[in-house]
Amino acid sequence: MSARDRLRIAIQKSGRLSDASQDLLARCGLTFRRSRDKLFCFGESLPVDLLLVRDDDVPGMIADGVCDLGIVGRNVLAEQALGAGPEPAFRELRALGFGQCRLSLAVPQESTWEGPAGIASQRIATTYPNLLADWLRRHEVEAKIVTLSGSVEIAPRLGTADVICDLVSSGATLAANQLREVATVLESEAVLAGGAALPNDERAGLAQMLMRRIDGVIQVRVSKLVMLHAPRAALDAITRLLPQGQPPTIMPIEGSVDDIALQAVCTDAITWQHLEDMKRAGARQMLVLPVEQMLA
Ligand code: PRT
Ligand code: ZN
Repeated sequence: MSARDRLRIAIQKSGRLSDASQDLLARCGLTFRRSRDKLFCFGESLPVDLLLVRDDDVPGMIADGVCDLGIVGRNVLAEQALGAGPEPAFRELRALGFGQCRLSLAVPQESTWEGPAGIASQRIATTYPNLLADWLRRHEVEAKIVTLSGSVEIAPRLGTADVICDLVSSGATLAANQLREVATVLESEAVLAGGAALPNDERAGLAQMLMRRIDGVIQVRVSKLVMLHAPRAALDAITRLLPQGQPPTIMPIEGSVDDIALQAVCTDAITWQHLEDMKRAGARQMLVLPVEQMLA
């Protein structure tokens, strides 16, 4: 691979990951000049250029050195890694927190499910034969993999398979096809992928800077500022219930002896369950606010 002083990153041209990928790069401060063919976009703010491609092409382009980094579903990356021999030339660098879905096994609504052994010698339709074969091997089940290029969910109705192994997010597609999800083969989301090793020229520093910025963007995305009032006696219990984050700031409330105000930046996701648990412990007037920027 020849030395280059500009980094290239490939993202999906149009599909489920396109908007969020472009948004992530924009939040990292990258701007691009749109070219007429819209496949190659010249980076204006930094020497980082963009390639707009099919998601399936991202791992191969990294392996061939056509690009240095890429954003792709873990499902695609892991499937192709299994097909690339013992040392694939690409790897997952960061999980990006969007494009969540799972590769799951599903059976017709009316069939019973008695664990992996129950599908021995059945036909399983999928577009992910490597991941499925790997799962079957790990569960010591022998079954027949029927590799399709799409429309996996109708295979049982067509009589070409007994079971399917497909991506699921809301589950609506399975329900519409009278299928029931029974096991997860892979939890997936969009990931930043890169070569087995970082390039050893100017691009290394650029890649590291981009990853630092991505980490910052992801951190801010899940971070929340939590504000609440509570009796002073409940302070310890409530602090223990807060998701991970910086130590809380405790403030007196004017005119109140027993109550205090608490403010904390939580860097782990805060859920309704957290709020309900804190309410039970005595917290009141809880507010959860998004964090726009952070500089420690
Ligand atoms: O043209 P190109 O090859 O680039 O795009 P593509 O059609 O291969 O990919 P695309 O855009 O459909 O998906 C890109 C990536 O999005 C996938 O590789 C996953 O990592 C991720 N993703 C997240 C999903 C889903 N959610 C998803 N729900 N990919 C596909 N689906 C399918 C699923 O298979 C089902 O058939 O969407 C259907 C609806 O899902 P339900 O469960 O919400 O009904
Ligand atoms: Zn694709």
